[in-house]
Amino acid sequence: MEYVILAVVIAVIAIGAVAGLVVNGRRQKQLPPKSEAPVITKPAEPKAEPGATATVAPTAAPEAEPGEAPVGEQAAPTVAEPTETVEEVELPAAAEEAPALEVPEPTAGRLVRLRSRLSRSQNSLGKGLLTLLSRERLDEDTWEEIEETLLTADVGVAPTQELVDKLRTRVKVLGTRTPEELRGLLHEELVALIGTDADRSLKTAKHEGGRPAVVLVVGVNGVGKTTTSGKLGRVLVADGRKVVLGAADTFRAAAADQLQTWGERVGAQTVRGPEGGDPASVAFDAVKEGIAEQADTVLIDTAGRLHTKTGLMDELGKVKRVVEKHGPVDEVLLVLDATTGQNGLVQARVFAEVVDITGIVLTKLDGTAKGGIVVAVQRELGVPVKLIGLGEGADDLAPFEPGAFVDALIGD
Ligand SMILES: Nc1nc2c(ncn2[C@@H]2O[C@H](COP(=O)(O)OP(=O)(O)OP(=O)(O)O)[C@@H](O)[C@H]2O)c(=O)[nH]1
Ligand SMILES: [Mg+2]
Repeated sequence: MEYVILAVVIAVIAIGAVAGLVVNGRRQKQLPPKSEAPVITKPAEPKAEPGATATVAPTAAPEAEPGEAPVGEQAAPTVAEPTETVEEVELPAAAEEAPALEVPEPTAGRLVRLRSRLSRSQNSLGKGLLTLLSRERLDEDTWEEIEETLLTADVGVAPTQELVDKLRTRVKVLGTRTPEELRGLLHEELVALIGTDADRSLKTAKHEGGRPAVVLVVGVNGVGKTTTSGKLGRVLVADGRKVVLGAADTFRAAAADQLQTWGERVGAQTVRGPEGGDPASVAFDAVKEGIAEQADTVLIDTAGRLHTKTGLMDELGKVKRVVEKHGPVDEVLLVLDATTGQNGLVQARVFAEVVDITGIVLTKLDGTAKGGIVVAVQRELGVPVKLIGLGEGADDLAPFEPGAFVDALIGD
């Protein structure tokens, strides 16, 4: 009898175990189909695209079919599987390729494209003047307001006086004024004030005999020298030039890294020296490399200088003299932060004493700067503004064109 009871108990346990296995087996069979479908082929697709990166593929794939994605615990396998799949699909081959070089925007018409940036902060000058000139009665108070507007916009005393005198005469001759006539008149006079005679082109073409053109970029701390060197390098590469960058800011290792990064993006080589090394010797080596590499242009970025420190300014003079052992420097670009207004003029004066400046780059005109500084700084140095910076983006540097600039100031 005991044997019978024992046999029954064993039979019951055995049946229970088998039933349990079957149920489990069914559950496990149900799981895979839910997690199989979404991602195995999806990550493989980017393989065909050379630009695809490993970080894009795995995140994109699970999101591709959100409706079918399981939730809760069951979601885990779906995430794990695509990761493996990504490794299987030979992404390393794509990773071996050199990073694609960027293709900078063409330079023609850049100022027109970027003009909305400019007009944002400059309304007080152009539009303000237009509003004042459109008043019914142009009495003494109004002329004073016009004068005030120009002075506040950093135009400077002498140019302001000149412009107001001209406007007074022309408005008198005009008699009745239509808005269109006033706009045209103001446009003409502002363009004349900025000047159309100056040569605003940059000498960046190779010399006869093959020596590269040499451009020295100078200015006080933080005005945008390195950024401008990088942006200008891109412009030249876009125009088909071979460019060598010289990192003559040896005070900070990060400065050379910053320049090198700009160069690498468009395939321009950077010559750099040890941190704390002699900036003049780096500049010299950069030009030497430019000659050896048959480059078209060598762009030399220098360290920011406190224009009050005689030692540093002397050193800048030395950089230029040493570079000129290879031949004359073609351009010395003084970079000025347009938002510093009159302070920029003080800097300009000091730099002009140390090196012969051939062109001005006004940066940060997209900010709170007032457009009048263009007029003032040209007057101060007798040197044209050649380039303007209109943002931190890689292609936010434009050749300066007086007509397009004034258009932006007073609107169409
Ligand atoms: N908004 C705006 N920012 C600019 C422009 N040009 C440069 N900057 C910014 O100004 C800051 C300083 O630029 P840098 O190029 O490092 O200036 P730098 O003259 O080389 O500075 P130092 O090497 O320290 O003397 C950076 O944050 C730039 O992105 C511009 O046209 N517009
Ligand atoms: Mg710098």
